[in-house]
Amino acid sequence: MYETIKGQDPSIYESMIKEAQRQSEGIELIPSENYVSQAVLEANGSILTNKYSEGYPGKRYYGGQENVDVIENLAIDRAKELFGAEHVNVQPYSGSPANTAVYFALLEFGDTIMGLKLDHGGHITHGLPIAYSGKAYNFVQYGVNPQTGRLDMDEVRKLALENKPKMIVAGYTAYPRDIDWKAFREIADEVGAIAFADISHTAGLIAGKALESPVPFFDVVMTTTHKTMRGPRGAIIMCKEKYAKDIDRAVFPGLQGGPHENAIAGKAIAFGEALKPEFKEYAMQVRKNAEYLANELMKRDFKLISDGTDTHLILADLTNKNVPGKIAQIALDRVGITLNKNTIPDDPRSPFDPSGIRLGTPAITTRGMKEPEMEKVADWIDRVISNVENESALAEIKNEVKEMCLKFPVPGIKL
Ligand code: DSN
Repeated sequence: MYETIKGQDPSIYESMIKEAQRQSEGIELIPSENYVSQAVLEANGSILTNKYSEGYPGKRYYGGQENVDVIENLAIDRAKELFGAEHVNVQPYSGSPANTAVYFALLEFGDTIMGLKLDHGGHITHGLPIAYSGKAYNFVQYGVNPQTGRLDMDEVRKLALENKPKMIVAGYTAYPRDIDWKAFREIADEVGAIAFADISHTAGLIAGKALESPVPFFDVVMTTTHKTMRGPRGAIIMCKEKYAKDIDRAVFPGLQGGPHENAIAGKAIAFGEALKPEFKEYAMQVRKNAEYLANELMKRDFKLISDGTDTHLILADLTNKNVPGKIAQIALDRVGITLNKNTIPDDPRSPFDPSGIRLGTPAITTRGMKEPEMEKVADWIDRVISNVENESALAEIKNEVKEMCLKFPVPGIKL
C-alpha cells in the first residue's frame, strides 16, 4: 500500500502503515467510526481534489464544471432516493459546519433553540455553552430521565411550552435508544418550532431501514456521511422544499467556499452502496450485534445506561467496576480494543476523566463479525477491566484479539 508515499515521504508513510496495521489488528468499537469501501477511498483520494466548484450544479462561478456537476447531481439524486428527501445539499464539509449552516439559514442570532445536554448525549453543536452554537443562540438544554436514561418527552414538551423555541434539535451522539420522531414533531407543532434532526449517528441504520426515519416528519435533517453511513468524512443537509433556498445559501456562500468534490464523489458512491439490498442486511446486523454485545456485557455486571440499546451504540457506567472511563480506554487500547471514554448523564466526574465508556458495532459489523465474535469482545472487555494493571493478562488478551481480527479483513487494507 502507498508505494508512492513510501518513496517520497517515508515519515508520513511509516505512520500510515502503522495506522493500517492498528486498524486491521484491533477491534474498532468507537461508534462513530467505520471502514469505507475501496471505491469510497479511491474517490476521496482522487484528482477531484484539484477542482474548485463554488456554487451549485449548473450555477458555478468557475469554468470546467461539466464533470463535477454530474457527480454532485448523482450524489443529490441518490441521497434523495435513499432517504426520500425533497431537497438535499451535499456540500457540507462535516457535521459541525452543517449544523451551523442549518442554524444560520433558519434562525437569527440570539434565537431560542432546544437541544440535548452534552453530558446526556447531545453534541457540542447542540448548544454547549462554550461552543459557537451555545454563544450564538439561546440554547435551552433538555436532558434524559436520570432513572431510565431515556428521553422524557413530557419534560421536553414542558420545556418547549415554557421557552417557545424557534427550533428543536433531536438526534444525538451518545444516546443508545431509538427516538420518537413523531412526538418531537407534535411538540414542535404545538409551539410553532422548526423540527431539526441530527441523525449523524444512526443515518446508516435509517437508510438501511433498521430504524424509523425522521425525514417524512421533520423540516430539516442533517447527517454526517461517515459513521453508520459508511461514506467519506462529510455531511449532507436534507430539508423540505420550502427551506431549500435558505439552506443552500447558508452553506454557500454563507459559511463555505468551494465544496470538496472528491468527498462528494465518495458520498455519491456510499449512497449507491447503501441503496443495495446488502446494506439493509448490514444495518440489521449492526443492531443485532449491538444488542447481543449489550446483553453479554450486562451478564458480566456492566451497568448500561438505559439498560441496553436499540441502535449501534452502548453507553456503560463503570462506577461499579471501580475503573474510570479514562483508565478503561487506555487499558483497552493496549490490547487493541478501541473505544472512547464518555460522560454518563449528570456525570459526577469531568468530561476528560468521566465515569463511562461509549462503544458500538458499525465497524466490526463491516468486517463481518457476528454474535459469536460479540461474545468474545464482551469477554475481553470484562477481562481487561478486571486487569487494568496486569501486564501479562493484557499481553495475552492482545494476542487473542489480533488472532481473531486477522480472520476478518478490513476493506481497503492490504498489508
Ligand atoms: N465525534 C463524533 C462522535 O464521535 O460521535 C461526533 O461529532
